Amino acid sequence: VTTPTHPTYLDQAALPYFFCPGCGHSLITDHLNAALVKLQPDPRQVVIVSDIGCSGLADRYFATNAFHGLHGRSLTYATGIKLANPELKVIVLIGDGGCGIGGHHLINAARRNIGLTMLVYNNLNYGMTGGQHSVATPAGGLTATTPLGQLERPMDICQTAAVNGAGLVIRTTAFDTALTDLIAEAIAAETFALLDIWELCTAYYAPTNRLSRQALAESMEKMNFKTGVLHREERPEYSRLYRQVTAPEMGRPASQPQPLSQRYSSSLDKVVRLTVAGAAGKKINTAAALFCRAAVLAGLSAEQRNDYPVTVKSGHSVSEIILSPHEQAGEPEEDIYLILAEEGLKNVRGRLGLLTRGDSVYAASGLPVEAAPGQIHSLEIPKGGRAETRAVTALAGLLRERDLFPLEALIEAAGLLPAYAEENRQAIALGSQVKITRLPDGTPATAAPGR
Ligand SMILES: Cc1ncc(C[n+]2csc(CCOP(=O)(O)OP(=O)(O)O)c2C)c(N)n1
Ligand code: SF4
Ligand SMILES: [Mg+2]
Repeated sequence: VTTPTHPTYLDQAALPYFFCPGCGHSLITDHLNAALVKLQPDPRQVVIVSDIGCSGLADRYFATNAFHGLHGRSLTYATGIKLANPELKVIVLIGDGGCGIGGHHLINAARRNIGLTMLVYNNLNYGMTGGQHSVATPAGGLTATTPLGQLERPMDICQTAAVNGAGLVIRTTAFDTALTDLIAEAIAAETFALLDIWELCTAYYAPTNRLSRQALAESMEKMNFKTGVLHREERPEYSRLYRQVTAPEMGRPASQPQPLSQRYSSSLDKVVRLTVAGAAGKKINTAAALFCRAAVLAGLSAEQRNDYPVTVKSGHSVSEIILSPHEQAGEPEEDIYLILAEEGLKNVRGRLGLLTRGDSVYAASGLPVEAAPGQIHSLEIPKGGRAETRAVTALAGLLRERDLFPLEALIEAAGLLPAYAEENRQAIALGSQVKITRLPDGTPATAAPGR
């Protein structure tokens, strides 16, 4: 018989256990140590992630790495640790209370099949805080918070993990003589392996409910909670799958923004705010971004602010562009509204009343724009273009009307996005057919039905 390199994984200086006499936590902790001794992993490659509760005291006894966090969250820390280094043996120690408080983490760990070993120190109650009921308390169970007996049915921790795709699911008790082997199998499995280990809290649940080792087994049987290996499933382990899928992307530099340098010049000598108001899903923001790039090519500074509802393809889409000959934009000296759809009009209508005589509104013909203090223009956008590039056509038409910067800058900006260059160039060309008519003061812009 050869002596193992690591005859124990327990830290002798931390012993003896601090658990109450007879507490099942001691048994499970002993079996975990025995399982590690059986497998002989390098202790530096083992991480014990403990939860909160008396079960959470267990990590301090191991001469391995450990992580102790918030109640119910141990699976999340363990997932991060395993993802960071799939070679580690990550073992989660959690109480039945933690399984309730962090129940969805259990579901997610099982769905991912992340290679963790999860040992549930299941004493059917909150031990540390004075014997309150947990999600695992059996129906009828007497606890500090269910003095008349638990009315709810207990959560089936094993079936929850199994139905969500855990690789290995085992239910047993802390008295099972095969527990060392079962834990070793789970650690070696490199799959999401859960062991729901029922045991006695000798301070609270066991005495209150006259629960003995024998009664524990009977209570499982009565509830039809089967024991043994309940579920096995062959699935790729998540941390390794993740590495495999993302490996080609690793180390690839993130795309850098391409600085634009001035190629044209603009005679704009004041700060202008251009508000493009249209319907969501009609590429208003995209057209505004193209316009801003063109302005920068023409030596202006351009800022863009987009507004649209959370339902990104219905309702309004409004882009506010601030063009300035200076690097710092400052307060706008003139407002221009380009209104392309009813949804946009509805959104900006309240602001039109604030305009002054020097400001302008360009509204697609047919839109019911009331007379505003600024000048109102009707905009006839030629049919034939694509609905998605209509805003680009309208902006090209506006550039012909208003000398903000040269149209050539817009054509060049279209080339910066090669995938859309051709359709944007066509949309800009169509801008020459946009008809803009200034309406007499006080006339609403409802000339002809548009759109
Ligand atoms: C989010 C949160 N809720 C409640 C608590 C208080 N608390 C500390 S230990 C504990 C009970 C622990 O029960 P369990 O997880 O079953 O572990 P046991 O003590 O039974 O081993 C509770 C409720 C907490 N620390 N954090
Ligand atoms: S209170 Fe219960 S769970 Fe906590 S150490 Fe004592 S017996 Fe164990
Ligand atoms: Mg408990």
